[in-house]
Amino acid sequence: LEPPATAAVPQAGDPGLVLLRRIGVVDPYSLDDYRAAGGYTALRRAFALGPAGVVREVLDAGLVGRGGAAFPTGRKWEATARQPDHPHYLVCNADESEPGTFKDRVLMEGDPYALVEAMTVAGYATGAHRGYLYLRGEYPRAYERLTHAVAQARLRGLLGPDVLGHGHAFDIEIRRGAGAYICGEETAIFNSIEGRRGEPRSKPPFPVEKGLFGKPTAVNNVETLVNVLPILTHGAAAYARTGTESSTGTKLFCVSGRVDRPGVYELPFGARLRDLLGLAGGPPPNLRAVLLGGAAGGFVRPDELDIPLTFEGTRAAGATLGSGVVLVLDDTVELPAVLLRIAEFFRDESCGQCVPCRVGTVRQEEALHRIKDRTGAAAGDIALLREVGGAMRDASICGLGQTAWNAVESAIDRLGAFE
Ligand code: L3W
Ligand code: SF4
Repeated sequence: LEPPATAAVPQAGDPGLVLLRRIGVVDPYSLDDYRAAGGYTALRRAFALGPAGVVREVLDAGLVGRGGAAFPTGRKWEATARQPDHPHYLVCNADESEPGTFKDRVLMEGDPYALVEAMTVAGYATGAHRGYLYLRGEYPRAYERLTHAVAQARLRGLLGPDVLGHGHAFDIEIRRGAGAYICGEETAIFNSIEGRRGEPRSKPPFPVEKGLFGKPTAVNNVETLVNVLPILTHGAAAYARTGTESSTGTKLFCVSGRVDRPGVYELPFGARLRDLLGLAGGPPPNLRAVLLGGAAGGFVRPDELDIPLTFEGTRAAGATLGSGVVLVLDDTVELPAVLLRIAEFFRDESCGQCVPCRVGTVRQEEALHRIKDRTGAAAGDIALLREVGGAMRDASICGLGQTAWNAVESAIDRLGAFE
């Protein structure tokens, strides 16, 4: 087993924590512990509200997806629920593979019943009787704990043909990935579950219309789903009081790199990047940049640490919150080497299905190799990177190719990486 990712919360049991509040407090193997700590209150409230009422609460709460794209969850659920075609499916995207992302792992290892309950709520709201939990293959501890939690929930009537005696049938099947980053793309997950090559499909049609097995499917990230529990337990209005108008609630941030206390931190949206880094031991005095949003994200400079951590605030600063990556680099780090590593990653993980990405990621890596070996960009290298990057962004089928040049572009334009 791998060592556990640290849940570096200010203090286990801190009243400010919402998503992490049970981590390190409950025994992840104990359903009784989970229930004693408030578990299954949200599902009971969901049954009282009815499916449309649950969707309404999630819409009113302003919850948006935490996998990186920030699409409104309530709209996705509403669109799935109203499809006339049946059956409907729910897929939990737990293929957490974005470099520098380890928040879902902490949730799944430390509070597995929360995800089981949240998926049950989502299945009820979207009219799905079957949920697939697509789990990153390299998470053996999460697999063991979730498998145990699903089995216990079944034994206790919390999953199965008649959940909590409410006449709603719902069950969960866990599927494990096999190491391909691209299988975290929502339509590649469908192919993988169906036994096909893990390659993305063209969108539209969106999964809400034609998803798993060609049927209406809601796909949600782990953290997104777990947010539904406080929304139902405390109500949408109470939930939306935390955060900002456009980014409601709290967010999990994965802080890594040159900080004293790397780990997962939960903060309300709108907190300053400087405050987050302060919790992690502070930015180093020789800070060079912070990569926000992961390999598909962008760089923030040392003079920009006061940006608010919101979807809109980070976009305005030329970065993105993405899935919550906060990678801290000091000036001993060779930026060209970091960019080359990112480029290698995308070249390696491209599924090769479409030309702009298959060829573009290779050309990008080659150019960055030349720059690194020469310790400087030659005339034409930057222009080539821009041309290739633009083609990948405009013409790739899926998010991998569309964002494979983001970090490199950001480093050139915002950090003067090769000057
Ligand atoms: C119904 C419409 N549904 C969009 C749905 C769509 C999907 C969601 C977002 O992810 C992100 C990127 C990186 N009717 C709809 C609709 N939808 N229009 O909304 O869709 P989209 O296409 O904007 O994004 P996406 O391709 O699903 C791209 C991030 O993913 N990323 C890596 C993430 C890694 C992790 C991890 O390791 N945990 O999350 C790489 O690109 O930030 O923003 O559900 O169906 N009209
Ligand atoms: Fe595959 Fe890249 Fe095309 Fe996505 S953009 S479908 S990863 S080749």
